[in-house]
Amino acid sequence: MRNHKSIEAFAQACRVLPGGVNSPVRAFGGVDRKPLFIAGAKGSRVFDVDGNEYIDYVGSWGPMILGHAPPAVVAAIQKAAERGASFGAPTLAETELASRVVRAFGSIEKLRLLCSGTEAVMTAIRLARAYTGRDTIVKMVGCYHGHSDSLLVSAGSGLAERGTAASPGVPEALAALTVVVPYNDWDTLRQAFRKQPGDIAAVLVEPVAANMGVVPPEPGYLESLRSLCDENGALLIFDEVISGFRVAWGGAQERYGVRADLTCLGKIVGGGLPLAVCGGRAEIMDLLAPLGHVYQAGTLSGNPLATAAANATLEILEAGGTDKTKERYAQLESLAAGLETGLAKAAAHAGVPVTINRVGSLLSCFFTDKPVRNFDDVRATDIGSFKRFFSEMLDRGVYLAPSAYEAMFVSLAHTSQDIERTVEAAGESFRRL
Ligand code: KE4
Repeated sequence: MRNHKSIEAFAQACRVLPGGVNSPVRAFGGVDRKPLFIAGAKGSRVFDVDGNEYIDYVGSWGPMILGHAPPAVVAAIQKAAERGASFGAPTLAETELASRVVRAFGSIEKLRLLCSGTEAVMTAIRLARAYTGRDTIVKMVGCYHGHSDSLLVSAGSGLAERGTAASPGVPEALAALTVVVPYNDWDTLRQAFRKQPGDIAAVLVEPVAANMGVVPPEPGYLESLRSLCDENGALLIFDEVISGFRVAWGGAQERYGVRADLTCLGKIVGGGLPLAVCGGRAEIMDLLAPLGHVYQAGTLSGNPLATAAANATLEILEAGGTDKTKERYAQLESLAAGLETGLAKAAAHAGVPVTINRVGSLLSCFFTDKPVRNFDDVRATDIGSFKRFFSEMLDRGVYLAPSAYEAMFVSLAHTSQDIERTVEAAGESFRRL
C-alpha cells in the first residue's frame, strides 16, 4: 500500500497541529503507525490521499450509520448553506429535530441542542448537580464521556473511593467529586452510595460501553443502576452518544427497556456534523437558562447546517414508519451478525483465540480466549496482536478503528460483499499474526 503522501501530510501537520491531529486517537498511536490522511469517502468506502480505497468500519467513530455522503444528506446541507451558515437565532429546523428526538426517546420530554458529546455530558452533569443539590457524580472505569474536567478522572485508591485526576490540568479537588467504579459491577456502586449517602447527584454510564472496545451490559445491570439511583435520590444519566440511534432507533433505552433521567446523544443524531443533544424530563431540562438558572449556551448550538444534516439523517432512518425503521435496524443487525460469525470462523480456522462482543451494528474483536465484561478484562487482552491485526487488515484495504479500545461500526451502506471481503482479509490477517 503506497502511503508516501499521507506520511508527507503528517509531517506538514505536525508543524502546526500538536501531534499532527485535532483529536488524539486519529494519530494512530494506538497501532504504532503513522496516520492515513483521508481525501474523501462515499458509502462504505474511504479514500486516502495516496488513492488507496478501504472498506470503512470507523464511520467517523459512529455518526455515519447511512454510510458516507448519502445524497439526501448532502443535498440538505447544500440547500441549508445557500440560505446562510449560521444566524445565532432560533430556526424551525431546530424544533423539527427536537421533535424527532422526543418521538424516538420516550424518556426525553425536552432537550437542548449543542455541538459535541463532551458539551452534552458536561451539561447533563451540571443539570444533575443543580436538580439534586449534590456535587458528587459516579462514572464507570473504561467509559468515556468526552474531555470535560470532571470526567478525566481515574479510579481512586480503593474501590468506590473518590477519583484522582487522569490528565494534567484537572484539579484534584474537582476530580475528588467523581467516584469511579467498575462497569458491570453493581455491588461496588452500592458501596459507593453507602459511603456517600446523600452526596451522589448522578450515575453516568454508557449503557453499552464502546470506549473500551464494545462491552455490553450484563443482564440486569442497567436495571440495577436504575433502582440504585431511585433508592438514593440520584439521577441516572445515559451517555448514548454512541448507542443512540445505533443499537436501536430509541438507543439502548429501547433495546434494554431501562429509562434514563437524562440522555446525551451525539454522532448519528448530527448526521456527521457538529451536533449533540442533552435531553430528559421537562422538570429537569426546564432548569436551563433562559427558563431556569442553570447556565448553558453556544454560538453554534442548533446550527442550520448541522440541523439540516441531522433532520435528513433521522428522516431517512424513520421514513415509512415504525415497521420500515425496524427493517433498517434488522438489516444492520444481519450485516453485523454476518461479520461477527465470519470473523469468529476465520480466527478459529487460523487458531487465533478471539472474543467478539457485539450489540447491533457495534462490535469489537478482542484477542483473548476469555469473556470481556469490564475494563480489567480488556486490559488483559493481547493488544499487540490487535496492533498487528490492524496493520494486516489496513494493508488489505480494510480500515478498522486504530485502537483496541474502540469499536467497529457497520452502516446501511455496507453490503454482503463488503462483509465477505472483510472476512477474507481477516482470515489472511489472522494467519499472519
Ligand atoms: P465528542 O465531544 O467527541 O463529540 O463526544 C465525546 C463522547 C461522549 N460520549 C461517548 C460515549 C463517546 O464515545 C464520545 C466520543 N467518542 C470518541 C471515540 N470513541 C470520539 C473520537 C475522538 O475522540 O476522536
